Amino acid sequence: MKKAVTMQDISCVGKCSLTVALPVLSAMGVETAVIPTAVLSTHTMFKGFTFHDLTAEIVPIMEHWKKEGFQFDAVYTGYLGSFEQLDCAERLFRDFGQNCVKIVDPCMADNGKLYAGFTTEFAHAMTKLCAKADIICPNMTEASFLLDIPYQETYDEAYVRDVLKKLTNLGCRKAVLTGISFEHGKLGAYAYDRETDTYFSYFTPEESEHFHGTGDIWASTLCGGMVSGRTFEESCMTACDFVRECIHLTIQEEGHNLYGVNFEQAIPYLIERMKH
Ligand code: PXL
Repeated sequence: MKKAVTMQDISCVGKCSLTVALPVLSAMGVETAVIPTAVLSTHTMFKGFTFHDLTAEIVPIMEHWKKEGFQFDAVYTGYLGSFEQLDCAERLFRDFGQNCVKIVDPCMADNGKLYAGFTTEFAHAMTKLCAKADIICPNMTEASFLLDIPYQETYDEAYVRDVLKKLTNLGCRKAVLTGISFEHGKLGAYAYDRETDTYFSYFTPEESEHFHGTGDIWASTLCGGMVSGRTFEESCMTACDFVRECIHLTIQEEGHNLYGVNFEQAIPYLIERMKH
């Protein structure tokens, strides 16, 4: 059985980070070890969330795992909350990143703005982790902060290709921009592979609402696809289609959550998709 390890927070309510990464990877048939970086009562879009930092646990966890000789087929980092956690993630890559795919989702921003608690200095430090990854999957806001360029709400294909080249120049092999849209009603991902010098894009019909946590579902699905031996392109397409299915099912429910998608109802779709 393929094994992944993911390092990110656990937001007790909110359907993001570990509470989506674990079920998504499980549904894809991937055994998943976790390094929880913090416990929050909710994700940071709620007012008054509690936050308990677990950084002090991370190195002891990794030390124990080294003694046990654990190995993984994928190492995937998500939301990280401090410079120290970025250092821990680099160590995770160093100690457990051999012969496996290393994925960094540089969670820190959306819609032109950094999430609560993040700074431009943190974004610069995140570039060092991105340099060590095989694949990074920022949205356009995160890419802008990583590259220190102004965020553009609208862009053309040439701009996206230029951003992708600059992202891979950070040192990663592949970069995929999520949430890309060139025309109203179509949303998708645009990727670049530095080693083959090839671009790839995939779009689906855009749903009428946007939700929190979909980036985490996207990245988890990408990780599950890669670790299951799917190609990068297939994994990106599965991630786009699964997130769209999640949103589609969510908005059909009257009085649905505004904080996260009904990914649970889309899990049968994901399992079916993984059979092909
Ligand atoms: O979905 C990214 C994410 C993960 N974890 C926490 C967050 C967010 C986004 O805001 O607040 C705690």
